[in-house]
Amino acid sequence: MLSPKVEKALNKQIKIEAESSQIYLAMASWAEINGFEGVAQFMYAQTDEERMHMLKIVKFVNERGGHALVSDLKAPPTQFGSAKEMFETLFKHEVFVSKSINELVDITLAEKDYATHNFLQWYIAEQIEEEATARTILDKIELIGEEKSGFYLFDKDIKAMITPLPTDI
Ligand code: OFO
Repeated sequence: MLSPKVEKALNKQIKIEAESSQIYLAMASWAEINGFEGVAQFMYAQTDEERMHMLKIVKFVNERGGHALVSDLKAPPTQFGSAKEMFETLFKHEVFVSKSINELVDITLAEKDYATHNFLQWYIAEQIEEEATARTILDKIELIGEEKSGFYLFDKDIKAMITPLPTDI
């Protein structure tokens, strides 16, 4: 059984994951209309992944006797000055999500909820991976600079960084 504090914190995280999904959907759409086909594919995959992160928590909360809530979401940014600016926004967002997961872990420890603590280890590993991917992409963009042909290749390369979604949520 979840304590009210843990349930509230998990519901907050459900909202954050749903907002992440919206943010990446907005990025996918921006990339698509600006001719970044590979980046758009990457972002479409990311938006699905974030929805999977959200669903995983929804199912966990309900399984443990709580009530997973679907709430209203903050509107994502829809305009980005450049692909670089967009990936900087993505990186900052992932750092924010990692912080939120860490706070959630703190709450589970304070509440002595070791099952939820265990469940969250997957999210900690996932955040490490997502921050690393964002950092790698930003480094590549930095190297390319203003060079158009470099960006063309980058847009092709990024497709290789798309990870397939697991089927067992
Ligand atoms: Fe859900 O991992 Fe990114 O935000």
